[in-house]
Amino acid sequence: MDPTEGSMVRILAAMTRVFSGIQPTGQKHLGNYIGAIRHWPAYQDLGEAIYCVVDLHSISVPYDASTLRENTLDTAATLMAAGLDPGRCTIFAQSSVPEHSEGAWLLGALATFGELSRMTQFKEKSEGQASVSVDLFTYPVLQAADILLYDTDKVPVGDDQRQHLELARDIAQRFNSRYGELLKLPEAAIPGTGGRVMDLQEPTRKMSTTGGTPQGTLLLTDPADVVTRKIRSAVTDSGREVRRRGEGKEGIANLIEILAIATDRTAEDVEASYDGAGYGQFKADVAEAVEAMIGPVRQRYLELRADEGHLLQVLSMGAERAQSLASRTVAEMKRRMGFV
Ligand code: AQP
Repeated sequence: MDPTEGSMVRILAAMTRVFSGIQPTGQKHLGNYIGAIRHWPAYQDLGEAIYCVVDLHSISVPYDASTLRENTLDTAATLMAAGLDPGRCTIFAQSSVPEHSEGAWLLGALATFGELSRMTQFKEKSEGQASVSVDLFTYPVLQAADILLYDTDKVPVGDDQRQHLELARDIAQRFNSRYGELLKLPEAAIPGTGGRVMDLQEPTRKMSTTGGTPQGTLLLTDPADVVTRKIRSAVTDSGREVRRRGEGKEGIANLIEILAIATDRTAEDVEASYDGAGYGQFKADVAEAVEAMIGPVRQRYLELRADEGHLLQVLSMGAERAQSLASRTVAEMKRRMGFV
């Protein structure tokens, strides 16, 4: 091997810019953790990692203003409890960096009504609602701004964000071809296993803060006995085969993936080790493994959440760093777009 090759790899890795966001909508759940948050700490040592509590996104559906502040701090504490270290990455609240809103307005000129109308998340969240906010419709444009303002290379997210990421790339491409090469085209980093954790009670729907069932949504703050109860009462089929494929196997397939991740094995390994075992022992093992995975996160969360001053300081430091980067991109976007 060329002796310079290793250092070149390190230099390239050091230049990787990672961005992801999470809404401060109540307590985070196992889907958020498995699909997104648990992957985020690894990027801290690969380059620059920027993580945003996307509070502006969270007001796109009815919300309670009196709890937004608390929820924002809860979410920041959750990220740190999951291993984000403010000394090695940037953590900030979206609303503290006004360039996100400004960038969204600029990019909104390049997004079309037709493509926003085709977004699955918008269709799902607006279905059956008497009143739907404009923010819910333009949500993916704000998300595109979030990502594109930071020259982002990679966006570690769950599978439900795939379509939004594609739109962000399309918008960036459109900007570049109209105003000259400026915005980097980000790549989604979606986990192969656990990219879509399903609701434990309705395993054909994803585990979700707004659309899930309370018993089927495992919160990261649920105490150990609740973790056990929710997993033991997870809906499965009437068979006894611990297998992912087959009719009605969605519930068992979901638990197999969860166990695979919690024990750092492949789903195939899990299936093989429960050959002929039945569901009782399997569910007990899933509950134990999940508790071993999230119990320490819950413990650290409670400690971190108790020190509000520290959380506010982390967010303020993060906002300063984020704004120093975002303001450069927005200034250049405006210059290219012809503003005085
Ligand atoms: N069920 C899931 N499986 C895997 N990943 C998931 N994510 C969300 N649900 C699952 C990923 O978590 C990150 C943060 O998502 P968010 O900001 O949308 O937070 P949320 O509001 O808590 O997410 P929900 O539960 O999906 O809320 P709803 O459905 O109400 O919008 C993202 O990377 C997401 O992909």
